[in-house]
Amino acid sequence: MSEAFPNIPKIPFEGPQSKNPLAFKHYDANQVVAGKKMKEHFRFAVAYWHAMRNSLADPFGVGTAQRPWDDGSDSVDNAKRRVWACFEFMDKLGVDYYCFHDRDVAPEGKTLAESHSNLDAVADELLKAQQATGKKLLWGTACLFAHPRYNQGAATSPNAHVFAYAAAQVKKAIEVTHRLGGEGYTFWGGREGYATLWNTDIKREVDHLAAFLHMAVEHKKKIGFKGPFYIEPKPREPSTHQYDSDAAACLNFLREHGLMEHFKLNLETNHATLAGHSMWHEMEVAAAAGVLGSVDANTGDELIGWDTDQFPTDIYLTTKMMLVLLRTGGFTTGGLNFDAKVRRESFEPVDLFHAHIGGMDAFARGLKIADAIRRDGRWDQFRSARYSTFDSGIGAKIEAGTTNFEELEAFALANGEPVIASGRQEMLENLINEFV
Ligand code: XLS
Ligand code: NI
Ligand code: NI
Repeated sequence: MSEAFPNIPKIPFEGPQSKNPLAFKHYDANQVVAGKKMKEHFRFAVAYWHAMRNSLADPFGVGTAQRPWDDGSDSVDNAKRRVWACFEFMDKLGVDYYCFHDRDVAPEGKTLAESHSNLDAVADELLKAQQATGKKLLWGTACLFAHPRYNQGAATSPNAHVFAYAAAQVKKAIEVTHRLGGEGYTFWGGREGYATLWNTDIKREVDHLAAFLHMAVEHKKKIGFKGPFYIEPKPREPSTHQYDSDAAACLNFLREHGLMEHFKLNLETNHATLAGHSMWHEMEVAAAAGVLGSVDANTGDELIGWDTDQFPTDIYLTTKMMLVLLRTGGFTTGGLNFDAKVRRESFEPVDLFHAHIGGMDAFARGLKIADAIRRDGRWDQFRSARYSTFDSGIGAKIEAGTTNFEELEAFALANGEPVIASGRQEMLENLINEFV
């Protein structure tokens, strides 16, 4: 097969002085920062659905993307050609991982059996490409939102036949992920929510979703798939309300239904924005619960109000994200998956490179800055000192759970008015700016 990106060489690292748009200025895969190679910190992944399948259509216009290797047909042959285009792209970019939905890589057939066999055929090709290049699957997932049968949900559809169909699709997708050595498996419930409460029984739908996920866990054990399951929160779009609306809602759902030990969260920046949170907040919430699994790295336009899935280029954003990751020890099975699309106006193949290079460089800068902040130590020290009244005396007893209201009342009566310290927000913001 001829090259998909014939005029583009492997992207080199040229350092901050370089003016070459097709070079990394900060991302140097093997450079060690905070005890690990950059590539091991990030575990970057290409999102197959955006890089290979997004035609760049929007609600007001057709797709604009020029993808010369793709003949636009729904054939398995075309799907196989696309596999090699994707792996060439990853290779030239120096990204080790990819993520896919079943229907991104292989066409849906006329029957479920035909869809299964299409997926098997393309999975064979993916395996060949993985073996030829050493690239790996970060996670797989099933598309339970595009086909009209899922227009009222999949695991939360009011129709049991649809539920069964979705189960069959997920069963197959987990098996294929396992066969490809996938390191995790993601559930994003784009239509697992409602369009209107006039027709919706929340209790039944959420119980069905839990039953679905329990069966998925059971099946994963049956086939010996060891990777984690991830839930990806998002508040809405395409649904009016998605049940997995944010990290806290996911945690509540997982705990209520006895699923906590089987799931981690896959957090996406733009979804956090839609939920009215910052990505930083979502990551701290997940980290506090010990379930920060993986990240869909993108960013959203603050004004448009959709999941615009833009590439992350904001150094403050990546700095905050890397601060959380460094503190929590970083990814194990997860990574930074560029769930992001080039703009409709950026329709040439080379734009895929500019987009990913920018995202990778932004994270490399974020990592270097976060590491410098941590090595400096003032920020960490301030945060821990702020809680120092809990390190001894009555505070230590509160944390140890060895006191009660009587003792606390006696303490308060004996010790007068508390002396509290300033929160120093502005000082801390200035401190961070010393490093950015
Ligand atoms: C859509 C989601 C989707 C998931 C995978 O908004 O981000 O792309 O990551 O199904
Ligand atoms: Ni996503
Ligand atoms: Ni998204």
